[in-house]
Amino acid sequence: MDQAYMGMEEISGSNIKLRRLVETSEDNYIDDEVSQTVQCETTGLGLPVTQGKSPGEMDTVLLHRLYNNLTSERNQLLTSYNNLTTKREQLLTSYNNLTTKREQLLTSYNNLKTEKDQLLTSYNNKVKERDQLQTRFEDMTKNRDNLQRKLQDCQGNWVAFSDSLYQVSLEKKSWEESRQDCLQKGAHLMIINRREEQNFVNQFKKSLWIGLTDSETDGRWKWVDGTRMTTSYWNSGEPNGGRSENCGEVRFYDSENSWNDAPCSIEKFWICEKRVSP
Ligand code: 2F8
Ligand code: CA
Repeated sequence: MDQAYMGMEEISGSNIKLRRLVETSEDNYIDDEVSQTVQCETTGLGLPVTQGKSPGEMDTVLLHRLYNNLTSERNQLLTSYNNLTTKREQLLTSYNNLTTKREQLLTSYNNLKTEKDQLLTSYNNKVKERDQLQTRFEDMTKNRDNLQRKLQDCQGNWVAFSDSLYQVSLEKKSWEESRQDCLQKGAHLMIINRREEQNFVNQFKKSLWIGLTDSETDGRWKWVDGTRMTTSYWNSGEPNGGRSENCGEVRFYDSENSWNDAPCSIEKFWICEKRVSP
């Protein structure tokens, strides 16, 4: 065996020529030194017969054996190298395919991201639009309800003037019954605060109960909402009824100062007023 190792060292140190087999463009990736595959000429030598050989012949036999072993080993390495090269090329192709795929996916991802941003913007705009429509719808609903109320009021012979609706009764009642009738209608006997209202009520050319009374304290006239009468339109000489005439009416409608005080129990036409929210 010692001889055999010595022989190996000698052989590995000898000038055995390696011939390059593959020099195609496919080898571009491979380091030049490594890419050289070698081919060994197989000799086909079998096991040598050692009996009866001289030492020189023994050396030759051992050298042949070593040469064959090394050749076999080298061929196995070459096969392994070629397999690894093929494998590496396959992996490189696979890597390139994956790189292409990754770039495609990246492009697709960026497109989807852009699309998502556009959809988000569109969604936000739609939300704003919906809220605006909702507000508009609520405004229109309120408006419709107001118009409906006004229509109903018109159908009940209510007359619009300034910020109020007015209804003149078709029958006669006492002042208190008249007051109750207005309350049932969500209204009250007319309260006159402004000259325009005073002129307006005179236009009906009718004697009408209004929401004025001094029933609590004689001479202390108050409106039905509890406020003190400050501006008055008494006809000349009125009020003159003392304790017997405690309710106010519009009577002398041809004059701007058309008010009279009269007994509250007398049945007269009356006028209700309903405020309309602006
Ligand atoms: O002339 C005014 C006077 O007219 C009537 O009396 C005659 C009224 N009475 C009734 O309406 C019951 C008074 O209140 C009024 O002052
Ligand atoms: Ca009077």
